[in-house]
Amino acid sequence: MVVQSHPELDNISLINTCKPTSFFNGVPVIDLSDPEAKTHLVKACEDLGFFKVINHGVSLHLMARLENEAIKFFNLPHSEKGKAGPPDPFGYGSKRIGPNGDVGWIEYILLNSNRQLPSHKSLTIFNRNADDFRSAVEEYVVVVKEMSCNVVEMMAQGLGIETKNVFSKLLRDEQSDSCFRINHYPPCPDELKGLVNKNLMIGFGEHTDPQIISVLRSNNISGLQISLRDGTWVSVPPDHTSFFINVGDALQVMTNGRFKSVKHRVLAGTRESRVSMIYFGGPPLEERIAPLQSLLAQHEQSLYKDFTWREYKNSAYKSKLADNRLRLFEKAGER
Ligand code: GA4
Repeated sequence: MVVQSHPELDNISLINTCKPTSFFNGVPVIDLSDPEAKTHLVKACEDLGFFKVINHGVSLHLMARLENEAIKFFNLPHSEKGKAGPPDPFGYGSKRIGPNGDVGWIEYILLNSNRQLPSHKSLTIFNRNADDFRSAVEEYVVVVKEMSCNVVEMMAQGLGIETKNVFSKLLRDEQSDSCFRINHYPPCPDELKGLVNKNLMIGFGEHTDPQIISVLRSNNISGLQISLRDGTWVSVPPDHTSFFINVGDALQVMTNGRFKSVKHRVLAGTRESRVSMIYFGGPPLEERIAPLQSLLAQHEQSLYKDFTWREYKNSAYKSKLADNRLRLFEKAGER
C-alpha cells in the first residue's frame, strides 16, 4: 500500500500533540518527558523565569535521604553546628545572610560544589560522624547537576541554538563556580508572629540569584514566593516530589534579557520546619558573561556591559540581598 503524504493532516496532528504548558497556582509545570518540553521551557523562562519540573528522573529516595540527613544535622546542638561555620562564604550560618547585614529566620549550610576541590576541602564542614550526610550530599549534587545540564540544554534547543552544550558546558566545567545550599526555616515562636505579620521578619528576603540556574527541592512546607512582572507576590505550593527551577542573572544576560531572572523570597512563620536544598549552577570564574551571538538579531546590541563571572560575583558580594545587581552591568545604566 502506498501511503500518501497529506501536509495539511500532518499539521493537524502536530497541533494536537503540542499540549500547552500546564500551570499550578500560576507556576508553569514542565514535564521533562514531554517531546515539547523545550518549547514550554523557553516560554516559562521568558514569561516568568520560574517553573516546576516533573518526570525529572531523580530518585525520590535520594531526595528524602538527604532531607533526613540535613534534619539530623540541624537538630545538633548549636555549638556542634557552629563548628561548621562561619559561612565566609561557605559553612554553617544562622540568621545572617551574606556579608552585608541581611538577616532571616533561617539556618543553613552553604557548600562549594566545585568538582576540582578535593572532597575533604569542599566538605570540611561535616564533622567526622557525618559520613552519611556527606555521601548523601555528594550523590545528590551529582544527580541534580546532571538533570540541570539536561534542562539548560533543552532550553538551548528551544532557543534554536545549534551549537551543542552552550550552557551545560559551563556547569560541567571542572572550574564551574557552582554551589549547594541547604536551608532550614524553623517554625516561628508565637511571640515573634507579630513581627512576621508586620512584614518585619522574613525567612529569606527578596532577591534574584546571580548564577545561571537554581534548582530547588523542598519538603512539603510552604513559604516560597515569586514576584510577577507587575510586582505581585505569588505563593508557590510546595511539592516534595518535584523541582522548582529559576533563571539566574547570568542566564538573563546570556539571552540578552529574553529570559528573566526571577525575584523570589521565603516567608517565615510556618507551623512546621521548611527544609530546602538548592543547587546553584554557575560558570567558571574567568568566563565572559555576554549574550550568545546566535541569539542576537541583526543589529541587535547587547543590553549589558562586558564582564566576567568573577567580576559579577565580586560585585554581588558587595550588594544587599534586595539590590538589583544586574543594573550596574546594564549599558542603559551608564546614561
Ligand atoms: C543568593 C543565591 C545563593 O543563595 C547565594 C547567596 C549569597 C549568600 O547567601 O552568601 C548572597 C546572595 C546569594 C546574593 C547577593 C549576595 C550573595 C548573599 C548576598 C547578599 C549563595 C549566592 O550565590 O547569591
